[in-house]
Formats: sequence, structure tokens, C-alpha cells
Amino acid sequence: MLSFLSISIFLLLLLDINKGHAAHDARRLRLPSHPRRRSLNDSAPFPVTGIPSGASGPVPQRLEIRQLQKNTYQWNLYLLAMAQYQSMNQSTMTSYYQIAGIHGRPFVPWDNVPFAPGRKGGYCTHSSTLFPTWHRPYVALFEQVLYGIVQDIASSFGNQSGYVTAAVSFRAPYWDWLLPPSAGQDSMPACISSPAMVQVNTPNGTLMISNPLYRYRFSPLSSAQFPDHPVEPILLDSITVQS
Ligand SMILES: [Cu+2]
Repeated sequence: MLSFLSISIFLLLLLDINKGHAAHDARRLRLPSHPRRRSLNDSAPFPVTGIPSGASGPVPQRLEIRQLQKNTYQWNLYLLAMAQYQSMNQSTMTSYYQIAGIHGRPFVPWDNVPFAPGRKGGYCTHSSTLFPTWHRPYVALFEQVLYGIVQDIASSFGNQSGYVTAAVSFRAPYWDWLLPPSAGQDSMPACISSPAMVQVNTPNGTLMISNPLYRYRFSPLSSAQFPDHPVEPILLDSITVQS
């Protein structure tokens, strides 16, 4: 479980300070708009349910990220969904930006829930025995939203494409850092650590997009959210922040 938590949180927190590219990629992808979007001024509490388990059959297992990479359909859906997730308007409550922000910066309330007394910002119970427990619903929420996007994208390929079937058992991958890497490979999989563009298959053909597992591009970037490490606009293309 800790492995899964770590990779998920790692993916959530690897933030790259760039502007505009994610939205640009989303336009190029021409994927369906995400119907589960929700604005911050929606007053009803957002239910964290995790992924629906389905009516029958075994519960699908989460895969180590290099295993998921071998599943052509699910890997493609994962890349497309992460790109779409990150391209959502940062003011949308279920955007990658807002959900990543539950853990840390930006220190703004999520779903109208105030911070605990004495906490300056962020909800994570770091340095506490509640730490692992806190992350379970948090990661479930991340995966729940990602899963919804995966289903939408799979539908856009059509029922005969193989994507719809593959999407049903999709789960967010984890990183097993104890797994001996293949010869010439690092412990951290290249699919995460490489800034190189990645090829994806879309209903409109293949495209090269920014690797959504490598970084998140702020759109817009608010320097006020990084008071300890002020951001100079001139450095926008060269700084990666990992908190
Ligand atoms: Cu945490």
C-alpha cells in the first residue's frame, strides 16, 4: 500500500512551473470534455467513493507502473487521462491542480472544508500516526477522478475499439521501488523520469504530447503560492518544484 501511496503522491506532487502547454495538449488531443467537472462554488459536499467495484467478478488489482506499461490499451488511456486531468481549469474542484492542492500547496480550502485549528495550510497529517490513514481516502479521490476521465476517453474511441473493455479494470498504478531495475535502467522508471515527449493514440490518430507523468504545468502560475521559493518568470521553462 505504501508503494502505491508513494507513487500516487509522487505523481501528484511533481509540479513543473510552466504555463499553457497542458491546455494546448488538450486542444490537440480533442478529447471529450469531462462531465464530472465541478466548480468550487458548488456547495454540496463532494463524495469520495473510490472506484465503483462493479456488479460481479474479482476486484481489479492495481499494477506496478511497469506492468501497466505493458498493457497497451490501459497505458494509452492512463497517459491520455493524466494529460486531460492536468489540462482541466485550475479553478475546477476536480482538476489535478485542486486535488493535488489538498495535500499541500496551494494552501486554499477544498470543498469548503476549513483547515484544522493551528494549521497554516494543507490538510495532510504529516508527522502523525494518522499519516497512512489520511492518504487512503486522499489517493482514492485522486484515482476516482482519474478513473472517470479514463472512462470518458475510452468511450470516445468507440465500443469496438478495445478501450472501453480495458477501461473497466483500469486502476492507478503504483511504483515498487524495491523491484530490481532491468539492465541499464534506473530504479525510478523512465516513464516517470523522462522529460521526453510521449506518443499517444487518440480517436483522431497518433500524437506526441508532453509526458504527463513527468510534470505538471501551471496554468496560470501564481508566484504567491511559492513564497519560500519565489518564481521568476524568466525561469518558467527550467524549474521543477517537488514539495
Ligand atoms: Cu502527505
